[in-house]
Amino acid sequence: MTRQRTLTAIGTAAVALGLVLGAAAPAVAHNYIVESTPTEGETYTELPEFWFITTNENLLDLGGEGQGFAMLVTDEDGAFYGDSCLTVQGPTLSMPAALGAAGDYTLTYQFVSADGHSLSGEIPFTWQPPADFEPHVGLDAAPVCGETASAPAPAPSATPTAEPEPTTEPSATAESEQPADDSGAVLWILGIVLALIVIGGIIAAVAANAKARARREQSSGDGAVLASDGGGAPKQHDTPDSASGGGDSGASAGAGDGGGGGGGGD
Ligand SMILES: [Cu+2]
Repeated sequence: MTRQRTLTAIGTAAVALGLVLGAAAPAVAHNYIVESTPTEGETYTELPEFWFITTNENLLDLGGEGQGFAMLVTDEDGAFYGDSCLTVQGPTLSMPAALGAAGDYTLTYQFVSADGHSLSGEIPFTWQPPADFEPHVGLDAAPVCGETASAPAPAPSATPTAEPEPTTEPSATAESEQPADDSGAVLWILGIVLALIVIGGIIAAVAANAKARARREQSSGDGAVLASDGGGAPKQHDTPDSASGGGDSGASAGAGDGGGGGGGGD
């Protein structure tokens, strides 16, 4: 009987010791999530600024570069959203939020516990964006912070109507109009230069024309021209040239005018 009692006592002590050890165990266990966005199964109608996971203890970010940490957001087709630029601060791991079109998404996370253990898991959630939401285009591969990131899809119909808006926003106007002003000034200068070239060309053409006509008149109708010019007479040998090149008017005008003058000039 005494022996049995002893065995019972030993058994009780062992159970008690086990309970004590068991109770002590959670104190050295790895971190567990106490708060997060998204939360499992939640439907979001507004995009939060950040996805985050907060655990019960500080995370172990050795080297301060988030090594061993990850946050990946994927849609039903496995496309990735966001930039993977993580922040580890105290007990919280976070990343800027980005999503595509409405649907089911999954946040996959990995973090390093205070005890050095790496833990990972998934948080499924649903996205029902507002009408004016600009969905990002999902990436085929997991984004790398600073290298790749999902970007908003170009909205073909929304962009043209949205463009006039900056004129009402003072800051946007200042930014967007300066380049426009510069190019406008360049166009103005180009226009003025072109106009000057054209005007110069016209003046030159008119002057050349006038000179040619004067020469024609001089040569074919020397009577009139020579009469006023007086000493210009030596240009007599021009006559054959301008008679052949001068054309009809010179010839006919010369015939009429120059009849008498020709004799006078000679
Ligand atoms: Cu652990």
